[in-house]
Formats: sequence, structure tokens, C-alpha cells
Amino acid sequence: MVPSSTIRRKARELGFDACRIARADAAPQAGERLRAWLAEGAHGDMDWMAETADRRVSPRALWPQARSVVMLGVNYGPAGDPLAALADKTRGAISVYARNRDYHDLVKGRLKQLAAFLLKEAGAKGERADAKVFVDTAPVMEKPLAQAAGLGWQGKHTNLVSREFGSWLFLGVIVTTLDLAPDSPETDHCGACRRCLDVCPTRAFPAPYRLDARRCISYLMIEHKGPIPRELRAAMGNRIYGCDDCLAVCPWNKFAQATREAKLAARPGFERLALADLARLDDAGFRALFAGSPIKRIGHARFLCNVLIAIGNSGEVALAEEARRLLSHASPLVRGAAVWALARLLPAAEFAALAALRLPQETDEAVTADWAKETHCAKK
Ligand code: B12
Ligand code: SF4
Ligand code: SF4
Repeated sequence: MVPSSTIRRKARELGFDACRIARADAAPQAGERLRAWLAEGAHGDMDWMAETADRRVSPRALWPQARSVVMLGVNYGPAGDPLAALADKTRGAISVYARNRDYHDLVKGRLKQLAAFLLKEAGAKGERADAKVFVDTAPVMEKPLAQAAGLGWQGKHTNLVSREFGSWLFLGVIVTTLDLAPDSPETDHCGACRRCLDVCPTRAFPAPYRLDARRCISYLMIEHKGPIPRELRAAMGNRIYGCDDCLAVCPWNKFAQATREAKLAARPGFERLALADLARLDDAGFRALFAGSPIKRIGHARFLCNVLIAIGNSGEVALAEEARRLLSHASPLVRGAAVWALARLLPAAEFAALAALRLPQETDEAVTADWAKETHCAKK
């Protein structure tokens, strides 16, 4: 058997901050809870969650030969106050995890190296084995497995909390046919605290330990396909990609440290990008600015919608010009968000005059309906 200490030493050398082991069937309740969550429809339009449910319930369902999981964590702790960017309404707030390189690329490369090392060590001991590596995108429930391995516990905000790194651990997993010595699971240390539940701007937690993704800003900005529900837009403030509020208020962050990984520390300026500049980016400019970042994955149109909602929430009349220009954008989603932003920034008479001018040119039914709705509730 490859000793845990050998795996941990190599993991540390490769840049992982935490490494613990569990049996592949160590989180038996997770599958049942996943099914209940899906049955409630809490996954919204993340159809891929439901489509892969049969395999997602357990690593053994995904790969019957799996015996052990090696759970890895990479600390992406911010250097300063993670919520400071929410203060300046004329600038966009990007969540901590997206302020530099896409962690999927970074973590996956390291997982592959660690898996290769593990198989080589096992081979040297005459053990025939196989391994697969996953980070986020595969049908594996990483959080309950990480808790079973002792990396942390699933807090009331449903994310993994570590006694050493607080809320700021990316997770990755190596699933292997090897029998490895399991570590002990971590227990829940939330106690009576409910800070994360109370801070959520869109009230996305129907109960502790349960998230309704349909109300979560992170889902709405990154995963949701259609227009963001109007009743949730004001609560999004100046966020333009993801949300950290429930993570940031956790008292266990007092033990957190800034990441040691330069590729995960905020890129200079990324915490203070002006909404006006972001609204003016064309597709090529968007791709260039966010090259290598997870933000690029949502595409230019989706990104502009997020920026327009932040513009609508800014209270800054000067930004109406940016929204007015985007009324001519090719995407109806962007045009609809521009209508919403203008209704919040312009006086009612000016908005009505603009509607009279632009409405006859609008060809999309949903955007036409947006004009009608906003004409009723435009700022007096
Ligand atoms: C889908 C998904 C999302 C969705 C849904 C999130 C969710 N909580 O399920 C959306 C788009 C909203 C999202 C947002 C974010 N995500 Co995300 N996401 C995932 C993904 C791909 C799957 C998660 C999943 O299986 N959800 C299904 C639900 C049913 O599972 P669950 O959350 O584990 O639910 C458990 C609890 O509800 C619990 N439970 C239910 N009832 C009860 C009752 C009791 C008493 C108890 C104790 C427990 C309990 O049991 C369930 C099963 O364990 C994972 C990667 C992966 N493959 O695991 C990343 C992942 C969870 N995301 C991650 C991150 C960083 C984020 C964001 C912080 C990003 C951001 N800043 O915007 C936010 C956080 C929002 C939040 N509060 O969760 C990290 C979290 C790392 C960590 N330390 O936990 C992961 C692990 C990716 C990674 N590889 O690092 N995400
Ligand atoms: S990420 Fe933001 S919106 Fe989503 S649950 Fe946490 S605080 Fe609420
Ligand atoms: S904020 Fe409180 S309740 Fe939420 S995860 Fe942290 S300790 Fe648990």
C-alpha cells in the first residue's frame, strides 16, 4: 500500500495545500440528498446535474472499480477584504475565485501529476492500479467526499469550510482502484452560527445546508441561460461575476491565509474594473481582457448582461449612455438588460421618450415586453 505520508509529501511539492484520503463509498448520504435537491428543482436549468445524477451519487456509480479517493485542496484565500469591491458602485465586483487564472486548468494539471506519481509508486510495489482525476466538471460530488476525507466540513452555506483555510479551498479529486489508508472525517463546527444564511442578498438558503441555486447570484450570473429574474436584479448590486458574501462572513476565515499561488492572487486592477470600460468592450476586447480567466467561459453577451445590471444598480446617471448604446446590441438578452438599466437611471419622461423612439425598431418579442414592463415602473 502506498503510504499516505508519501502521497501528502508529493501533493505539497506540487502546490496542493491540503490532501486527505477516503474510501470511494465514504459519503453514502450524498446521493440521496442530491436526488432530493434535484427533485425540488433547486438546480434550475443546470440540466447536466440531473442528467448525470445516476453517476454523480457516488464515485463507485461512476466507476465501479473505484476503491479510494484522494481529496486535494488549493488555498485561494484573498490578500485583503474579499467584499471591499462591493463598495464602489461604478466598478464591477468579481468574486475572489475569478480574479486571475481559471483554477480548473491549474488544479487539473497538478492532479494529473499526482495521479501519475501515485500509480508509479504503486507499480514499484507490484500493485496494478488505475486512477482518474476530476476537478469540478465531472459528475463527482466533491464536497461530501472532502468532508469524509477530513479536509473540512460542509457548512450551512453548503461549501466546504476548513479549520486551516476557512472558506477558500478549491477542491480536486483523484479516484483510484488502489486501496489507500483512509483519514478520519471532519465534523461540523458551525454550531449556532448562521452568518452565511443571514447575509445572502437574494435569500438563496431555504434552510441551513440547503441552497436553492435558482436564487444564488453565482448561478444567475454564470450558469443560468435566460434573462435573470427581475425581482433578483437589484440585490445583485455591482457584482458582475459570482458572489462571495456567504463565504466571506464565515468566522472560520480568521484562520485563512492569502494564497501562495501567484496565478490565483488577484490580477492588478481586477478588483476595480470600471463598469463604463467593461460595457465598451467588444468581443475581441472581452476575450483579451479575460484570457485564461473563468470569466471568459460565460461569453461576451452574458457578461454584458451582468455589467448592465450592475450599471442599472449604480445610481450613476452618466452610465446611462453605455446602456443606451447597448440597445443596438445583436443579442436580445443584452438589449433587454439595457432596457432594465435605463429604466433605473433615466427620469420617467426621458425613458418614455426613448421607448417611443426605440420600440418600433425592436424585433424580439421578449425585449418588446421588457420595454412595456419598464415603461410602467420607470423611475418617477
Ligand atoms: C453545481 C455547483 C454550483 C452551483 C450550485 C452550488 C451548490 N451548493 O450545490 C452554483 C452555480 C450555485 C455554484 C456556486 C458556487 N460554487 Co460551485 N460547484 C458546483 C459543483 C459543480 C457541484 C455541487 C453539487 O454537487 N451540488 C449539488 C448539491 C445537492 O450538493 P451539495 O451542495 O453538496 O449539497 C449538500 C448539502 O445540501 C447537504 N445537505 C442537504 N441537506 C442536509 C441536511 C443536513 C442536516 C446536513 C448536515 C447537510 C445537508 O447534503 C448535500 C450533499 O452533500 C461543484 C463541483 C463538484 N463537482 O462537486 C462546485 C463547487 C461546489 N463550487 C465551488 C465554488 C467555489 C462556488 C462559489 C463559491 C463560486 C462563487 N464565488 O461564485 C459559489 C458558492 C455558492 C454556494 N453557497 O454554494 C467549489 C466549492 C469549494 C468548497 N470549498 O466547497 C466547488 C467544490 C468547485 C471546486 N472544485 O472547487 N456552484
Ligand atoms: S454566493 Fe451569494 S447569492 Fe449565492 S448563496 Fe452565497 S451569498 Fe447567496
Ligand atoms: S458562516 Fe457560520 S454557519 Fe456559515 S459556514 Fe461559517 S460557521 Fe457555518
